[in-house]
Amino acid sequence: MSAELASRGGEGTRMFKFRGVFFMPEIYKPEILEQVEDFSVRDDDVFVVTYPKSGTTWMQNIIALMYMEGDVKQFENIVIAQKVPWLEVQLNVIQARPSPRQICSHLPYHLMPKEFRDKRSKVIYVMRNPKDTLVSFYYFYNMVKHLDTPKDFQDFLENFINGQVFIGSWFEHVRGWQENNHPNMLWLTYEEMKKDLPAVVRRISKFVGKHLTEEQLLAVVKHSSFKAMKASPTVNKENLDSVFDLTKGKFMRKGKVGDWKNHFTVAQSEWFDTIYHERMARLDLDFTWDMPQ
Ligand code: PPS
Repeated sequence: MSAELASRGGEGTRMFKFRGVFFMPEIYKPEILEQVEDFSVRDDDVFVVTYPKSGTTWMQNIIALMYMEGDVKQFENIVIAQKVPWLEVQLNVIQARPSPRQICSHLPYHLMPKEFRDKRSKVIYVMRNPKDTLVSFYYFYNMVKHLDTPKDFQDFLENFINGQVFIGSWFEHVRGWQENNHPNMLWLTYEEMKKDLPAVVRRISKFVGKHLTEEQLLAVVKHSSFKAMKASPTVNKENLDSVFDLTKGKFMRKGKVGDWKNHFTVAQSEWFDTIYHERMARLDLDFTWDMPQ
């Protein structure tokens, strides 16, 4: 077994490391992570892949609504992880699903199923400005009971940069997925979803080959707004009080682009930019966010 208990993954954490990546033992099991490798992928599977706090729930919501053809009544009472289940947690659920399956994952590329590389399955990878991702992650760390509350923002910033956080390094995650560029992949950013959600939903519908009428498409957009999702107790994970301390925050927190400016000092931002450019220099990334060139 390649899981080992980690002495550090953020100060004093109880996370374990599986093939170089940190996971929470209360939610993730090394034996399931092992089984992912031999998971049988189907050509018509659609995977939503993200680094944490990049817009995962938003994309799960869009994809689920899309496959339910915008039918909100059918959609409302099912928790999001049942609609688009997690590869690294709900393998049995996914295996039992009829095609076409919609599957979600935070896994870095090297932990994906072996078959994944050869199948015609589709992947939607959502990225977010890492500074905003980091801020969102910081608040998430403050409300998740299985994660150690960061000492302060600087402490969390260092852990994020060093990859000492749940799912490991943002830089390695994006690099791994970019460098292995799966043939059927749609790259999206949180920022473009904020800028023009109807256009993004149209692109997704074309990409996955799920035709929607204009009315259905507008229903998907309407019920994927921040306001609509925040009003939903199942999206806000209010049923998951064993995981979240809801007195410390809400899962649907602000939903904004650029909140990092309210948290980073100038020195922290410059330090982050230097590291970003060092680590991502080889990649031809063209993002719409406001990282300095
Ligand atoms: S997780 O825990 O990894 O699944 O989190 P994830 O869903 O990836 O990210 C949560 C952040 O996404 C924001 N969010 C949205 N923003 C705008 N519009 C919509 N519809 C939306 N849905 C989710 C959510 O508020 C978290 O970001 P922050 O910055 O913390 O508000």
